[in-house]
Amino acid sequence: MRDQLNPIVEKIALLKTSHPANIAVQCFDPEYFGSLDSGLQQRLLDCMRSGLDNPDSEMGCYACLVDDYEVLRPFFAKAISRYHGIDDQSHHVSDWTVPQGDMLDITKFGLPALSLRIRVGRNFADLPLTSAMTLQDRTSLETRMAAVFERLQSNPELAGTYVSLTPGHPNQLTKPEYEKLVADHVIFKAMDADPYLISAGIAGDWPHGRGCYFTRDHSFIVWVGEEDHLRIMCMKKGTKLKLVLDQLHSALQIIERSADSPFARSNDFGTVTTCPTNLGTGMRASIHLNLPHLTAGGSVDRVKEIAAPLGLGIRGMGGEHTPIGADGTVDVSPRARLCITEGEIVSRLYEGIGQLIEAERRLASD
Ligand code: DAR
Repeated sequence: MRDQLNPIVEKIALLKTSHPANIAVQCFDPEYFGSLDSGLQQRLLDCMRSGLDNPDSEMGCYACLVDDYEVLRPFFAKAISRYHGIDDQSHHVSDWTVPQGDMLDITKFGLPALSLRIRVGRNFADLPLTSAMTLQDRTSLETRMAAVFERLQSNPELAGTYVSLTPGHPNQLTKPEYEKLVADHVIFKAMDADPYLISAGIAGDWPHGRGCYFTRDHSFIVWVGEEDHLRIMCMKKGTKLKLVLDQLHSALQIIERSADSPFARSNDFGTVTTCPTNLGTGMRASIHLNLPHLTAGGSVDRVKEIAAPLGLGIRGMGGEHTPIGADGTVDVSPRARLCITEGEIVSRLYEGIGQLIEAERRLASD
């Protein structure tokens, strides 16, 4: 088995030169690899599959089993610390309290109610991650969540509907219904069109075991079987960021209590997610901000220059790699996920909103 793998080691050596931005390739150590038995060598290659098939990847790897991060720690610790910019002895701590101790109300910056959104990724400890699930695993996940969603019906803020993409499922969506929910940003796009997810196995058995739960006003949404077992999000047109954070925290606790397995957690890396970029909190908190002067001419360079030192990322209105709004509205979100608490992420977004709005108003008054 070892001799069969040399061509792969040689391929990775070539990629190290041709693709310096591919973190997994850069962190691959042939000596460490050679020290592993054939089973662990295959496990590491399974995690790197997406980044080897798609050398333009940034992270270049996804975990397949919950304990990959521990079993293959020498590789993952290096890749994680390089992506997250932390030292490989760091230890993640979860804390949903906010340093300011108040509701993080954006009216303080003279802003009206805006679209606030916080989402987390979660995986159950007793199943493989989405990259290594069998069809049976995917079906079991959807069945598990049906029982959880049933229990949410008694909670006025969380009562909603589950729709499925699984062929033959009683709540299966028609094609037009699915396309409408995608257009409304309620459910995720087809996964079998994403080369990274296909190579990683995350799009396996598409569309079986996939679906979406949502409340009537779309303020609470749960994706089932996308990149993680669950993507749980709270959205609100409002001014109090802390309100959205508290709703999400409470919903998470109810879901975990209602399911027959705990979420997967690591002592050092916090919430275990399929992609190492989401480890720690698995959280993305974002707001849509109208910054017409900072995005004059449709360019985001200027606003990115201001956002970067604040630890904020700027995206288009439809997520990664999408255009900003024609009126200069952008999606603003803290980049950090790991070795930062949930409360600190939302607090960083709040403080960053104030700085961006101040810069926008300075430019407008010039
Ligand atoms: N194609 C992957 C994306 C990593 C971050 N985004 C996620 N997890 N949705 C890459 O390695 O570039």
